[in-house]
Amino acid sequence: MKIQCVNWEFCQIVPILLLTLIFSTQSRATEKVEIFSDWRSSPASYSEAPYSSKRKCESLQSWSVEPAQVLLAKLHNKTDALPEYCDVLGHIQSNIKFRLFLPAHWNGRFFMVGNGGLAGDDLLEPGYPQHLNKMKAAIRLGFATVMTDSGHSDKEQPGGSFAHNNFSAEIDFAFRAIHLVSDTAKILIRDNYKQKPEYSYFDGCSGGGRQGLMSVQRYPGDFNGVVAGAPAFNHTALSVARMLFNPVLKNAQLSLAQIKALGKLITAECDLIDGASDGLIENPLACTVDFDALLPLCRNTIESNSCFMPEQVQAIKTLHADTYVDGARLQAGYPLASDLSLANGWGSWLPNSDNKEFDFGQYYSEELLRYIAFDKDDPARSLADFDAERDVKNFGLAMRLIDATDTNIQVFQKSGGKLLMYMGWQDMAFSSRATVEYYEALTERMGETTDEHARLFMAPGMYHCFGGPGPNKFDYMTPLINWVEKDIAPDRIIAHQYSGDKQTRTHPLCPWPQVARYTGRGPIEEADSFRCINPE
Ligand SMILES: [Ca+2]
Ligand SMILES: [Ca+2]
Repeated sequence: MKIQCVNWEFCQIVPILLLTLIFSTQSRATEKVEIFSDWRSSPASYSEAPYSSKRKCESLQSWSVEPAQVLLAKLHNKTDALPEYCDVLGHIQSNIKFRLFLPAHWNGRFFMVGNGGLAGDDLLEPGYPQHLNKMKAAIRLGFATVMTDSGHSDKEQPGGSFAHNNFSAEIDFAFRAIHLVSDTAKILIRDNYKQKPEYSYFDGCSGGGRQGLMSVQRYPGDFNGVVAGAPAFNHTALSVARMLFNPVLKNAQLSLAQIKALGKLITAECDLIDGASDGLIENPLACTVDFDALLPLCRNTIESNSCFMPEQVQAIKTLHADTYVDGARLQAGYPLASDLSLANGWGSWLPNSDNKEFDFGQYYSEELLRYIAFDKDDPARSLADFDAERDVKNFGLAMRLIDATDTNIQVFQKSGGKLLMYMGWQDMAFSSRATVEYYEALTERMGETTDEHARLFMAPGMYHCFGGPGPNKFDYMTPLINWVEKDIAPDRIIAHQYSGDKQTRTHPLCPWPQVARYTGRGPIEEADSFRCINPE
């Protein structure tokens, strides 16, 4: 597979990273529902582009406003796939790069795409093709759109090594890059169209979801509307939880066939609680199981895919249990799930016997321990050296700066900002229960009117950012734009499920704490057969 080059003369094919393969499933599905798919139905009519570029694209190449400057500016003529646009590569001191697309005809809106993981995206040949696809989808509808590498190149400094004795790079990654690049892009946009953006939007998932929440909390004036998908907002807690359960799972060596069997047993217990026997567990928190009673024990060896060794039962219990350090509850455990055996599920994120070589949890944990967690870095540190009770209290400033756990979003609220969060209930990268708990803490702090400014949509059967056995493709941007610009709050978002190119199911995602419930009439494959209802 090759990533499409975007006409930079010096661009080249980058090595395909594992994450690229994981994320490529999304980039292939261009005719399927994606962000902005529902633009035709938006009362904001955001595809109308009343503004035009007032400058020649190449003239932007000499543009500079301290501490930012443009490095390259190149005009792309209209093609069948894309409109005419100016492609700008820029730089901000000390080492932040950004890439900005300015369509010749502009809809007056600014759209920023976040990073994932530890950022460091290659902006010339993006390592995550879905980010570039989002930018292309945006310029087709007239948005000016930008993304950044957040201050380092993963190709040059892989994993966490960018943070080796480099506090400045840690701040850029934590929050500074998104803020400065959005500021800079807005100035460039104003200079190009002689008009300020009327509305600004941010869209990120995973690490990008963390960036979205960070923006709402720390720089509430940057965006009118923010999407925070599957946010890694509680970076310290999720990382420590991972460091603790990962060795237990590694030791247990569950196979994907056993993981599938586990999902079947859980589904039998939990599926019908929501009124529809459809393989979806609408609200895993409404179901409890006793794993000791549920899971058949193997006799001496794993004689079938549907039995479990005692240490495997223990590992499953550990993953679902809350994480405590020094007696304090640090992180909610994983919720119950129907099937974790598909691509981007357990096999991609957690240790298992089908993928002994790759251990994402260990990789991330060790990069953090070596370069970010402590004030004093040590590239020789490994997960085996980690002692939670001794180490967590000694984590340094950078680790705290990366966390986006503040529940005071008053300034964002007062300025009319709208936050749309979403997460798959079956996310295997980190616990989706923690995101639900953040939203509930937000509601507690900000009061009854919280949902006028912030809503969380939980997706049953969905994995990390995409994929899974449940409906997991939906346009969250059109509902957000309608909310910001027309004050139409999203009461539900329709998610779509595909088998190959065929749509097999539509389903409503409800604003938490509402949950979809089958009305008892109509096909269970259709969204209209469900209602979003309040908890009893
Ligand atoms: Ca460091
Ligand atoms: Ca169900």
